[in-house]
Amino acid sequence: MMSFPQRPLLAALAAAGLLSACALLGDREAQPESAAATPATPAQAQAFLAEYDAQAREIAREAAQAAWVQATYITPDTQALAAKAYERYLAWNSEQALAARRYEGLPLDAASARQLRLLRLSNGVPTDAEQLRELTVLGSRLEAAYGSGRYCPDGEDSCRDLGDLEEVIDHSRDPDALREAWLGWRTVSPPMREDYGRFVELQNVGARELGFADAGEYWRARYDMPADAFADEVERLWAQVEPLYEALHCEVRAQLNEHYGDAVAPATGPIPAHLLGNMWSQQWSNIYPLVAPYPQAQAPDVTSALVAQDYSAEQMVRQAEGFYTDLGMRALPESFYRKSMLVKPRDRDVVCHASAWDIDFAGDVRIKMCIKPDADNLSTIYHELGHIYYDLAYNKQPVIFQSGAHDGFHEAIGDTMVLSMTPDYLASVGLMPAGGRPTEQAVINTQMQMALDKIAFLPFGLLVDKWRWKVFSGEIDAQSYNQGWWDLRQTYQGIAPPVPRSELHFDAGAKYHIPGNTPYMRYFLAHILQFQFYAAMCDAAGYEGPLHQCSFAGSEEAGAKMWALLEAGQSRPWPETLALLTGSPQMDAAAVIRYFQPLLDWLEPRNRARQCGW
Ligand code: X8Z
Ligand code: ZN
Repeated sequence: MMSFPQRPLLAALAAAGLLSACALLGDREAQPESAAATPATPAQAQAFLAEYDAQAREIAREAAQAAWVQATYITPDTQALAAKAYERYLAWNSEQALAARRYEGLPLDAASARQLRLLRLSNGVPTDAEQLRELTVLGSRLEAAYGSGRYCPDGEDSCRDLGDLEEVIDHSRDPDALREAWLGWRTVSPPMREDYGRFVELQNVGARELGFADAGEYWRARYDMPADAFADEVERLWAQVEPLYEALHCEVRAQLNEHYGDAVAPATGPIPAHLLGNMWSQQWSNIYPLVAPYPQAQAPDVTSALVAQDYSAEQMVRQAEGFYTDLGMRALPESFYRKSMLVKPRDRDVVCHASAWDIDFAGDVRIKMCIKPDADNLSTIYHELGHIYYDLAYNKQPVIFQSGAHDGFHEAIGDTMVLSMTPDYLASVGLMPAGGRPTEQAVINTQMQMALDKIAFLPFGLLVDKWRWKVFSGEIDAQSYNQGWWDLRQTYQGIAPPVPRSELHFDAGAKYHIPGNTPYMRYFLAHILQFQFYAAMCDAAGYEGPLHQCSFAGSEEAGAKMWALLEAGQSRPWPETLALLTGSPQMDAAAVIRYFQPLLDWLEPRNRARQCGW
C-alpha cells in the first residue's frame, strides 16, 4: 500500500497497493451497473479524488502506526491490532476503488485520469469480508513467525536467532559450522508452509476479481505496460547481464575449490549454498578474502575502519545522511532520529530485516534496522535513506502518486549513492587510508568486491519472483514448493543445497520477502537501474573518465537531477521519469557492463582455461 512502499505486509498484501501503474485492464472488466446509471462530471471526479486523498492520509496512517508497533514489538496483541488496522484500510480502499469507476471515461486532466487508473488497480485483495480478514491475519502471522524465528537444537537455552546464525554464515570458514547455521535457519520456515499456501490462494482471489489470471499477473501488470511485455523486459535485461554472472561464478567456484578442496567445494557443477558468505547466497562480498584477486594490493576495508573508530549506529546513519545533504538535499527531520529503530532491542522480538517507513505522507519518516558496525550495514543504511529521501521528495504529490516511478526506482536510489563510495570518497570521510592514484591491482580488487555484491545478486533478484509467479499460477503447486525453488536456484544461480532437501522443508520461506510478501523483481530492476542512475549523475557532475572511478559525492548538479526524479514520484509513466534523469525511456544494462569492464577483461583469460557453467 502506498504510504510505506518498503513496508512489506502492507506494501504487498495489496500487491503493493497504490504503488503501481496500470496495465490494460479496461476491456477485460465489465462496467458496474451504476456506472451507466448516473453520469458524473469531471468536477465531481476531481472532488472525489480530493476527498480520497484527505481520507487516505488518516486511515493509512493508522494502519502504518499499527504496523510499525507490530514490527518493533512482536506480540500476539500487536499482531492482531496491526492485522485489524490493515484490514480496515483495505476494506475502505476497496470501496473507494469501486466508487472510482463511476468517473472512468470522463474527459479529465492527465493527472486525475492517472490517479483514477492507479486507484482502481490498487487493491488486489478479496472483496469478501471474511476472506479479507483471513488474508490480513495470515499476513501478520507469517511476518511475525519470520521475525521471531529461532533455531533451538537443544531446548530453550540453545536458541539462536537469524542475527546469531548470520554471524556464522557471514564470517566462518568452518564448513561444518556453516552447514549447521544454514540448516538451522531453515528450521524456522516449514511451519509457515501451510499458511503460505492459503495466503497464495487468497491473493489469487483478489487478483482474479480485478480481472487478472492470478496474483503473479497482477504483480507484473504494475509497470505501465502489459504484464507479458514486462516479463519480456525482464528477460531482455537478464540476457544482457547473464555472461557477467557466469564469469564471476566461474572464478568464485575455482577459488572456493582451492580453499576448501573437492569434498566441500567441487570444481565443477553448482556451488554449495552455505559457502558464499550470505544466508541466502544472494550477495557474496563476505567471502572477498577468499577470492581477492591481488591479496597483497589495497582493497577497501570499511568494516575495519568502522570498528577501529568505534562508530555507533547513529553515527553511521549520520554519515550516510551527510552524503545526501552534500548533494544539496535537506537534513532529515528531527523526528527521524527520535522515532527510528536503529539497533536491536534486547528485551523483545522485532523484525530486524531493514525497512524504511513513511507513516503519514507528510514527513513522519523512519527506518527500522538492527545495525551492526560493518560495511554491509553501512550500504544498507544508504539504501534505506534512498527510500526516505524519495518519500520526502514526493510529499507534495497527492497520496496516490506518493510512490516510486516503479518499485525498482525506489530500491535503486540508495544503491546509486553506494556506487559513488569510491576509495577516494571513502578516504575523504576517513573510512579508508588516503592513497594516491590507485594501482591497477587495487582497481581490480575494488571491482571484485563490488561484483560480489552487485553481479552475484542478479540471478537471485530474478528468481525469487520467478518462483512466486509460478506459485501463483499453479505451475509450482503446494506439493512442490521446495523442488521448484531449488530448480530455479540451480538454473539461475548455479548453486545447490549442502544436503538434499525435500518437501518437508520450505526453503523459500526462510527468505524474508516470502513470508513478508514483498515483491522481489524490484531488486533485480534496481540492480540495473542504479548503474544507469549513477552514470547519469556522473555526467551531471561533469565527470569524465572511466565509469567505475566516478564519484558524484558533493555535486549539487547531480543532486538536483536526482531530486527532480524523486519529486515526480509516480505521477507519470516511469519511462518519462527515467528519461528525466538519464535521457532515455528504456531500462538498459549497458552501464553495468561499462562499469565492470576492467574486471571482465581480467576474468576472461583466467576463465578461458576453465570449464565454466554448471
Ligand atoms: O530487502 C532489502 C532492503 C529493504 S527494501 C534491505 N533488500 C533486498 C534483500 O535484503 O533481500 C536490499 C537488497 C535486496
Ligand atoms: Zn529497499
